[in-house]
Amino acid sequence: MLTYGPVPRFDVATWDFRLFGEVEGARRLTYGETRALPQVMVMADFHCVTTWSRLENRWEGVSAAAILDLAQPTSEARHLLIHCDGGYTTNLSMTEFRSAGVLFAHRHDGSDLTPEHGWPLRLVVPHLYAWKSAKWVRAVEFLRQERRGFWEVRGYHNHGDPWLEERYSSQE
Ligand SMILES: Nc1nc2c(c(=O)[nH]1)N[C@H]1C(S)=C(S)[C@@H](COP(=O)(O)O)O[C@H]1N2
Ligand SMILES: [Mo]
Repeated sequence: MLTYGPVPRFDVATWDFRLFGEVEGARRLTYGETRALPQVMVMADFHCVTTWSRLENRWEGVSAAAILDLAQPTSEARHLLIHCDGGYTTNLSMTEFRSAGVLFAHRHDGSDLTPEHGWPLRLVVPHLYAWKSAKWVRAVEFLRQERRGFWEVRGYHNHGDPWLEERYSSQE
């Protein structure tokens, strides 16, 4: 699918990255604090639900594991809702978020992300369809009960595994 809404303007002075909800360690990180978190590198293919794929992407950024260490989700936390600039959201289960290779990237194939592709921070969920890989991420909300995101309420599959071709919610 196409990107929803215009490319947001990035202002380093006001940008923040919030971790909130079912957590012991709610946080509001500045841009500098976010960039100072430990970095990982992940190679992964990227599959849009509308059939195109982009193979062998090299992503660099902060692992989901590092975010979990900071946020300290409570034992009640089962789901996440990712919030983006411009109102886009997407949901994941804690199990999906903990899967290998999930990260909040700021670099792609050796360069900073471009504004169009999510600068300064995008989620990358290599094992699910690309609509879960939210661009311009601003917050991670931990939830007891699932809340569906932008495409998930508009008919796309709640889970979205490309190998199972989980495209539409009519398949759930
Ligand atoms: N914030 C936001 N993130 C988003 C989207 C969007 O509309 N808004 N679209 C998703 C979809 S459907 C796809 S296929 C990928 C496209 O990523 P790209 O623009 O870097 O190729 O971004 C995903 N992340
Ligand atoms: Mo997409």
